[in-house]
Amino acid sequence: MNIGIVCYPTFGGSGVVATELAKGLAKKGHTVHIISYARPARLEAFETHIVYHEVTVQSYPLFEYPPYGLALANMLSHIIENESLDVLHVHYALPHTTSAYLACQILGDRGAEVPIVTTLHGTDITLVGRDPSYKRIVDFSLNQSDGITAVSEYLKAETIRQFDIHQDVVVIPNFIDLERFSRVPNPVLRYELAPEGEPLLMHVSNFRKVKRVVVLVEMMAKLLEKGGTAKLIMVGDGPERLKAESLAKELGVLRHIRFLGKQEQVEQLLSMSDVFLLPSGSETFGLAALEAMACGVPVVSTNIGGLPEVNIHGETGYLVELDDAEAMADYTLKILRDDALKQRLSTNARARAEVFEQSKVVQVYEEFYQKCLANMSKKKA
Ligand code: GMT
Repeated sequence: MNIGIVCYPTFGGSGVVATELAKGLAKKGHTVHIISYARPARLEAFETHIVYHEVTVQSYPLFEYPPYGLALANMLSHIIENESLDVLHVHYALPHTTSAYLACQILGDRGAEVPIVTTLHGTDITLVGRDPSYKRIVDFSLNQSDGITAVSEYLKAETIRQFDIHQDVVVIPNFIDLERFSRVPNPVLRYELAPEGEPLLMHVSNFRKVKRVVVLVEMMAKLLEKGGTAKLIMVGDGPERLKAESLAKELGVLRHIRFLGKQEQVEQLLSMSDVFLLPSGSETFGLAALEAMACGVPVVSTNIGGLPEVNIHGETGYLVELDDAEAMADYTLKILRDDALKQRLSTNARARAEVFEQSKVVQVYEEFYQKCLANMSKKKA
């Protein structure tokens, strides 16, 4: 098949999932066209069967807000024609689903042959998409899609609750490359990060407000108060980093925390971690937790959104209530102080990650494309 995949290019999970899906499909012999405004972070090297198309938005003195959604629609209409696309798969509804619909409308009969598949990821439903300034257009555009998928049962339920969808929303969970994300000990790097042999706690995110990184600083203060020792490694960057650093200074815990900024090969860092922490205020799936679990790292996360579908309380780690830094510190200490428990959670975490193995989920997407194509032919007949 010739498959078009539209995504955001940034370190965020939807771009990662879209790019890894493209790689998985390309490995199976499909030709995949990735369309975005910048080269996706996970599309590091040249890949046979993957073509990258960059959308450029012309600026003009009148445009305070250059119309990216229109430039994307215009480009998609060309790609559908020139590359003979069979399927157009957009990740994150806003504005991608609307642009895809517009591109197909521009092409008339040719556009009507190409199914649009929308994968919902998170705030396209739970936050920005349901804002009154976008809600109607998201509702309309989703109903024009030929297939809708959501990354968790939680997100499916939220989509049905918040929007007036006239078709099924199919859950296709996120997935993981179990070869790339596996535990490979690296004593030298571990020593560099924790020279006094402290246990390593890890957090990886884009440090947006929703990730609640300041709670981790509070958690660290509590853990030290309770007599624990650990080094907290904060990977990533974003708007809340400065606030977290300032709080760490204020609480006198800065020397127990290292802010590493954005890192490409997080699997190396995850591989030497003892506990992964995810205090998010909203998370439809929590790909970062899955990546840690694949590296055999127990997860302490909030009991929110789709996280309980990934991190099983008492089996792969623990779930705590929102902003409960105390409970986070208690569970972290419980794991650090009991080697047998840590080993059991670690083994279970890896086993749970195996349920989300990449090639299985890629195949589910392939079958979903086929189903959408078959439905289109039925409609035409
Ligand atoms: O929805 C967002 O805020 C962005 C999106 C992204 O691009 O990172 O994140 C969501 O999609 C990920 C991949 O499916 C999920 O693992 C994240 O849980 C989800 N983020 C939120 O729901 C906040």
